[in-house]
Amino acid sequence: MKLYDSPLSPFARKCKIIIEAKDLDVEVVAAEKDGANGYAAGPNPLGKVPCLDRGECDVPLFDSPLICEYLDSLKDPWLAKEGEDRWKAYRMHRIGDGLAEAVYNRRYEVVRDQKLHWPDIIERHDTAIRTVVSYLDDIIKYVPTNWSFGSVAVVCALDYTDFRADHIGWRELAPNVSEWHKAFKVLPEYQSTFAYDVN
Ligand SMILES: N[C@@H](CCC(=O)N[C@@H](CS)C(=O)NCC(=O)O)C(=O)O
Repeated sequence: MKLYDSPLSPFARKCKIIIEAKDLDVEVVAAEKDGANGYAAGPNPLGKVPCLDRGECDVPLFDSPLICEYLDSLKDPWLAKEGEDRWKAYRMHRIGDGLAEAVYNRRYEVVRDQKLHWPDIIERHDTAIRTVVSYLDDIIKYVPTNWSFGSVAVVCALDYTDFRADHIGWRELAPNVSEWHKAFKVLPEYQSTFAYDVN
C-alpha cells in the first residue's frame, strides 16, 4: 500500500501516526504539486493528500477520516466497534479535522494578494478556531493522553494551528488542552511526523 503524502498536511500526518504506531506496511510517498489539479495524489480524483492506494484489486481510499479508520482497523483497533465510545471518538476526530480545516481555509485567504483578502471570511475562520479550542478545553479531561482515533486528529490540528495561526494563541484560550497536548510531544510517532518550523 502507498500513502500519498505532503509533510505539512495535518490530514496526512494523522495517517502517518497510525501507520507508525501500529507498524503497518505502508510506503509513504511525497505527492508533487500539480497546478490546478492540486496534488498528483495517485488515484485521488480530488487532487488532495492524503490518498491511500491499496493496489489494483482494492479501491483507493481518500479523505483522511476514512483512511484513518481503515488503517486503524488493520491492527488492534483504537476505534470502538459500537456503542457510545464509537460516537465519542468520531466526534473528537471531527473536531480535530474541523479545526485543521478552519486553519487551512484561513491560510488560503491570507496567502492571496492583500487587496483580495475578505476580512469577514478571515474573521469567520478565526472565530471558528477560537470557538473550537475553547470547546475542547471543556471536554479534554475525558480524553486519555495516548493515541486514539480522536486524539490523533486533535493533536495534528493543534500543531497545525501553531504553524499557520499562531496569532490565535490557543494555549491561553485553552490551558487544559495545552497541558493535555504536552503528553503527546514525547511520543516517537509525534516526533517523527512533526514537520513544522515552530516549537
Ligand atoms: N477532507 C480532506 C482534506 C484534505 C486536504 O485538504 N488536503 C490538502 C493538503 S493539507 C490538499 O491536498 N490540498 C490541495 C488542494 O486542495 O489543491 C481530508 O481529510 O483528507
